[in-house]
Amino acid sequence: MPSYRAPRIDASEITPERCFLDRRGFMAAAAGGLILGSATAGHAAALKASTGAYKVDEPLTPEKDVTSYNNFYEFGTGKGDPAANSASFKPEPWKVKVNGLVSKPREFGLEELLAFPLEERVYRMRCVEAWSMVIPWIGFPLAALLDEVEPLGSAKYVAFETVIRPDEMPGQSGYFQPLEWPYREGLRLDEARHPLTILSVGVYGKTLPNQNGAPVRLVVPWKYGFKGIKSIVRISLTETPPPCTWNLTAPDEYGFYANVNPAVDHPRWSQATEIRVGEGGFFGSNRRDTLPFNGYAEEVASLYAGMDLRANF
Ligand SMILES: Nc1nc2c(c(=O)[nH]1)N[C@H]1C(S)=C(S)[C@@H](COP(=O)(O)O)O[C@H]1N2
Ligand SMILES: [Mo]
Repeated sequence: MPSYRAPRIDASEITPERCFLDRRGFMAAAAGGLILGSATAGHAAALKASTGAYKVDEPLTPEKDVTSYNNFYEFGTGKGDPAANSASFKPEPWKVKVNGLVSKPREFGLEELLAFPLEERVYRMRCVEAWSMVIPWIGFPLAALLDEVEPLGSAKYVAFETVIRPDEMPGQSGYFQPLEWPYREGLRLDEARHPLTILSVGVYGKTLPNQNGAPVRLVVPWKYGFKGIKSIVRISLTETPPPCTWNLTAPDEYGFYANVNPAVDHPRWSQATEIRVGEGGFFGSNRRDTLPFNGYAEEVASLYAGMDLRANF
């Protein structure tokens, strides 16, 4: 984002239609309640998940694009950097500390996170840079984890932090550091508890590849992609709005809410339309309209009743 490139899709990222996942075969497997991924890439292991209630009636973005066109500045700012530079990142063992305004602060080991009932959720994802994907995540509602720690009445927000590991994350150790670490994000408690909000531990039937935020990342499908913080090590309940990386970095361009809103342009480009990664076609010819709340208005608009959506970007 800070390089302020107009979003463009290189020829290498345009995937022919024959490479699309066979959606019917996929749905048949999903209907059986089991997604068994072939553990091909690195350490990725198959996950068992039930078919979630949420689906999108649009073709899935090919796995190759989901796992090779990434934003993860801890591994570099280029779209291909996270996959190329994260090979020696170690997502196991892993612990997530959950603390702050809760009655039962505790640490969750990765095995404990994987023990929550996992569901597949097919969600649209819309980056603030105006590209989008349709992604089959595997995860569980963040609300389930929050229930375990019992937030106090005074808790109003949830803060998240990414791991700091300069030895394993070249973007944190070079001369040029694109952001201040740790990467931080935050949600209002009611947003965090919304059933659409998940902690994801997998994609395409397998554990998350490093570049997608292994071993656990946030997915909030009605918000711009940067809210989906990766490789989380801390979750804290707070009384006041927590600092968020992009809001801190460029407060006039990125707000706390960051709800997808085609009516509010980014100061340097329009948010009215988007490019679906992997769809093919000539550059820019596959633009489609961006939907309010990324198509999830029916589920989430009521969270913002009475708020000026243009001002609270
Ligand atoms: N820790 C961390 N989380 C992050 C980012 C990042 O640079 N660091 N990039 C964000 C942005 S801008 C987007 S669009 C999504 C991209 O997720 P994906 O690469 O899995 O598609 O991750 C978000 N989470
Ligand atoms: Mo993004």
